[in-house]
Amino acid sequence: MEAWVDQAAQLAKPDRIVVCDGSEGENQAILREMVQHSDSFELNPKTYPNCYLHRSSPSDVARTEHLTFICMPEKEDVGPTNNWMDPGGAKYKIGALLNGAMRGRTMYVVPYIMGPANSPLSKVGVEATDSPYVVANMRIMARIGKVAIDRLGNSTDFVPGLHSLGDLDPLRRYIVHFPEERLIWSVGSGYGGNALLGKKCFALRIASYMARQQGWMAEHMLILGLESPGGKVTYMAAAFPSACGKTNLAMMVSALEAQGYRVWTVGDDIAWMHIGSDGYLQAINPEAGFFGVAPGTSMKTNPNVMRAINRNTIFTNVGVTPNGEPWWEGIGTEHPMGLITWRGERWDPAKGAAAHPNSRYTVAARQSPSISPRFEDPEGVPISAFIFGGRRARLAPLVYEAFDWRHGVYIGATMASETTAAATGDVGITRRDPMAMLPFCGYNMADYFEHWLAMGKRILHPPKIFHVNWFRKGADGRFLWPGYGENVRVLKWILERVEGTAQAEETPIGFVPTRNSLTLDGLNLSSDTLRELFRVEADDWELDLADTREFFGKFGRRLPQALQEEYQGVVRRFEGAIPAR
Ligand code: GTP
Ligand code: SPV
Ligand code: MN
Repeated sequence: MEAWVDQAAQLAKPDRIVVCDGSEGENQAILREMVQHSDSFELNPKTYPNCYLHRSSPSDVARTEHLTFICMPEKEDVGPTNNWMDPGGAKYKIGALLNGAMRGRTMYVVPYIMGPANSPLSKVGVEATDSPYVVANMRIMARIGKVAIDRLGNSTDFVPGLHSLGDLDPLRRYIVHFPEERLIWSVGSGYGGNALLGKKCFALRIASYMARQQGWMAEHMLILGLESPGGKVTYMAAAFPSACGKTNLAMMVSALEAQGYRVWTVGDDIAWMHIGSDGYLQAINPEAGFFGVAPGTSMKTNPNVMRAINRNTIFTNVGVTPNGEPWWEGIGTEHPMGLITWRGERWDPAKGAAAHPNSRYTVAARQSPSISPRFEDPEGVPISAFIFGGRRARLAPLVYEAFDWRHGVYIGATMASETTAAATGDVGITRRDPMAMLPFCGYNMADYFEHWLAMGKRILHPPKIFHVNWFRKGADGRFLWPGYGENVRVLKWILERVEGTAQAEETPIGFVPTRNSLTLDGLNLSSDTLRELFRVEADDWELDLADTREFFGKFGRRLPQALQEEYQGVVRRFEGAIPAR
């Protein structure tokens, strides 16, 4: 580690180097640095003790996928869905931007563990950064400092990441990954997944590459435990694209709590999964905190988060009230008098939202009342169900179940969702986002599909696979399903399918619940709404199949044959040529 830090310092040329120990005293010093050297300040110390608001550069407010690269010698190895750079070229080009980038600045060296400190499944990373905001966030999102140094010892088994704010100009911004070397370089952004290198860069892009080599899985999935009336807890992992409801599902307050159904949070964004000795897929959450979307979060939609974020929390790009409290659209109150926007200006209704749509809170997972007693189980938790989902205003029914693993892989591989503010670019455009990994797969997605298929053959007790859609809209443009805590009704059906007790009906796309198998009491949904929620409209699916065909075509001969066959199967079932299996 020292050798790598020396090299990084020779390139970036900081004035000072600080190796972080992770202590509270050090944290306070770094927060003071953050307040001095960036647009950040302390919030109301009485109502929000130890909370800070950070405003990022207005051109640096979300992940920038077009500036994110996977660097391997052969373009074919990163595939058609990733941006490619040759490793030598990337070193030269981004090296030039990193050269001297930390002059006049401090380089903080943050050793960190992804995963519980005592888990054999955890891995060590080291991030060198010139941003105190990044250090303060990493301290919440990972286990940093002495624990990581102790775990690393003299080993070279760590993923190094060099990060500099550079000049924050998107024209000189690059997030580059070298999976073969297990190295990350990031320059020109201080925001989220672009800058907290343990998260998307390591735990998904580099880790997905390692996982394929080593026979495990690194996925963009929440992990939750659903407690049923007898007290038994069944674990599920769900992959939804960015800003499509993972944090909210993982932390929900169940609408069926009176009936004994309760949700426990193990993770809200990333799952690392290995095949356990008993043949179940065991999942750990590599992260220690939540970097969650603020807008839309209220006591009504997510009381667990609201109870967690009133202390020791960093807010980024939210609004602030005159008495120093964070505020965002959907928090449950009207715009207060004297509200200041995420850009630090007086709020003006003509100028839009006070909080940026991708504004976020960073909070320790331990602060959530819903945190699972097995959050840090070194062996992880056994996964009984995988749930794919996304935002589909039209096509997809509320929930359906794959016929088997291979069909489930097809459902994941053909997932699509309307884009959100979590990445720069247009919002609301439907795009293919296989397994919610489109921006996060560190190698050719066709090989990733093959890896999923291969894993299915090795897991003795594979999770059953489902697809959900909380975001279907009616003719009036409103969501048909109430969502949030009511989503537990769908989880209950999934649990009962896992246990083999719930009824289902076959359709060409999979099994959907029969009318009576979903617990809907107390919801007051009209029968029209219910019909809409579950409708499988052949014309719409025909269009979607045509799009899938085009998407699959991009992978050429590298696309697994099994997925071609699954595609043909759906086509034939819609033609009525064969009944659903
Ligand atoms: P990333 O952190 O970007 O990976 O996002 P995420 O998948 O964790 O999404 P999150 O739970 O933060 O939700 C994103 C947005 O969707 C928020 O504004 C939520 O309020 C909203 N949302 C979440 N769940 C539901 C739901 O069930 N129904 C509706 N209508 N909106 C939801
Ligand atoms: C996502 O975009 O999926 C996130 C937020 O979880 S970020 O960390 O910025 O990638
Ligand atoms: Mn995410």
